[in-house]
Amino acid sequence: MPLTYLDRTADTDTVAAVLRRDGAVAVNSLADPELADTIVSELRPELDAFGLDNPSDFGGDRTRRIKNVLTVAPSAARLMEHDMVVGVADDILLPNCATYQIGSTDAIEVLPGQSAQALHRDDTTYPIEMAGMELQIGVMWALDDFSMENGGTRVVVGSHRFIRSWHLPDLSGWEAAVMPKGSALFYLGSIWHGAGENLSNAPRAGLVTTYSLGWLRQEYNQYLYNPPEVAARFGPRLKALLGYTPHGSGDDRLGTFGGDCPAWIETPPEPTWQDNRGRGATAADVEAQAGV
Ligand SMILES: O=C(O)CCC(=O)C(=O)O
Repeated sequence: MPLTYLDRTADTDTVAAVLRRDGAVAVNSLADPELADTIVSELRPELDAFGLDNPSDFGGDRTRRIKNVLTVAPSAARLMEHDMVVGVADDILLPNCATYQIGSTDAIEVLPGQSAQALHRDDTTYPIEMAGMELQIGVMWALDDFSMENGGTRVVVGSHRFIRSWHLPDLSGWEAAVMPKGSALFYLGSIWHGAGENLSNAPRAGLVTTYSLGWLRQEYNQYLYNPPEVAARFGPRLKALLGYTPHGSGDDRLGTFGGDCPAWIETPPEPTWQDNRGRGATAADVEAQAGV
C-alpha cells in the first residue's frame, strides 16, 4: 500500500482519515521552507556541538539528536503547535483523553554514511496495547528535502493494523517519505517506521514531535527540557501541549498545581468541550437522564 501525499490545502478531516486508515500520511509543503531554514539555523550551533562519540544501536553512529529543541530553536514552536497538527491530534487522540500532550521532541540530523535505523513502533514505550486506541501520534517535519537517497523516514504503510502480540507485519514493504522541505509526515504510534540510510553527501535534518494521551507519562520529561522560564516564552497552546495545564476537569483531573508558576495555565485553551468529560454522573444526572 503506497504512502499517500496530500497537498497543504487538504482539510484536517481528510488528513486524519488517511492517517487512521494507513497509519501514516504526508502533507506536502505544509510549512514554508524559509521557516525550516530558520529552525535549522537556530539548531545549527547545538547540532555542530553534538558529539558522535557515544553511538547507539538505535540512534545511530552518524546521527545528531537534539532534545531541548525549544530552548535552542524557539521558531520550532510554530511547527509543534501548527493548526493542522492540533486538528489531527484532536481527531485521533481526544476520543481517549481530555487533553493530550507533547511526549517527545527530537531534532534529528542524519549524516552521510549513516545506515538505516531499525524499523520500530514508537508506542512500545507503554506496556499496554488496545486495538483501536492510539496512544500517540508522531509528526516528522522535513527541515531539508527528504529523499530516498538521503534517508527520508521509512514507513511500513498499514503496519499499524498488526497487534504485536499476535504477529508481525512484513517489514520488507517499507517506503521512504519523499517530500520537500517544510512537509510533514504524520504517523501513528503503532506504525513501524525508522530513519532511512543516508547515501547522499549532505545531512538530512528533521524535527519529530510526538503527542500522547494526556493521562500517560510523557516520554521525555518536558518540565526539565522546558522549565517554567522557557515555557513562559510561548503562548497558551504550546504551554498546554508541554503539560503546563491539568488533564481533564472532572474525575479525570490529573497533574494539578496550586502554586505560582509563570507557565501554568489553569484552563487549557482547547478543547472547549472538555468540561463535559470525566465528571462522574451525580444522582441528579441519572434522574434527569431517566426522566424522573
Ligand atoms: O529520523 C527519522 O526519520 C525517524 C527517526 C525515528 O523514528 C526515531 O528516532 O524514533
